Amino acid sequence: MARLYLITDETLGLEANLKLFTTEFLAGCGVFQLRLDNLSDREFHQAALEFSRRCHEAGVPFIVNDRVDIALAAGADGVHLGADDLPVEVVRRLVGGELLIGRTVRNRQQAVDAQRDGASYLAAGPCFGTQTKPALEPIGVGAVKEITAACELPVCAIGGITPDKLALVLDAHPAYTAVISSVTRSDDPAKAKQKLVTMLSIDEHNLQPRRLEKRGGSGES
Ligand code: 3NM
Repeated sequence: MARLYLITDETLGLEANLKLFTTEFLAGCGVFQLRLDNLSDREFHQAALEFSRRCHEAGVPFIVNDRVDIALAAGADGVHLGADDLPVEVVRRLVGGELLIGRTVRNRQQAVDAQRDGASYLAAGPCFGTQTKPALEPIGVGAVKEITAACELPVCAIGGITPDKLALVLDAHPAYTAVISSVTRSDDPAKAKQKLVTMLSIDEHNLQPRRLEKRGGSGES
């Protein structure tokens, strides 16, 4: 069982992200993260307040990337620390138990360390090559599996995830699957999001495709 973790697309800019990620769009997602560069602190804070409001209306946990101060000021549920952001233990000391702390990890050791240092969840990736961070070498689904097996924390698989690759990713048993481009750069983002939500929900209920030979006619009832 995994839920969808949606992240803003920095290549679109603030206005397009505000237009796309409405309260209605966010409803039904597992988590939403605000991740935008090239904004002034004032703009970032305003955007965080607005997305915080929408997420709370939609009943979706709201996470701010990197900026602990803005996460706190906007009433976010958590902050996400990239692999090169502040150490988890430093942020945990700053925020106490008030915020969820997510940490990007690339291997089992980093995952174990982040768990020990007070992370609330882990993002493991990139699973596959991704246009969003093209310089990153994929760690592969095998590494995500090692991370989920080694840690009790919820793990979010990230990086290059598309509907076609979802089944491979789910084999690693993540709690969440994060996507940017397969939703934001789709011709129909609402449809793309819904497809992922539906696929994850089918997985949750463990629905297996019906086997044709079992559909009557052979004496089975
Ligand atoms: N962090 P897409 S991969 C923001 O592994 C981010 O550190 C990653 O975007 C990491 O769904 C990634 O477009 C981008 O591949 C995910």
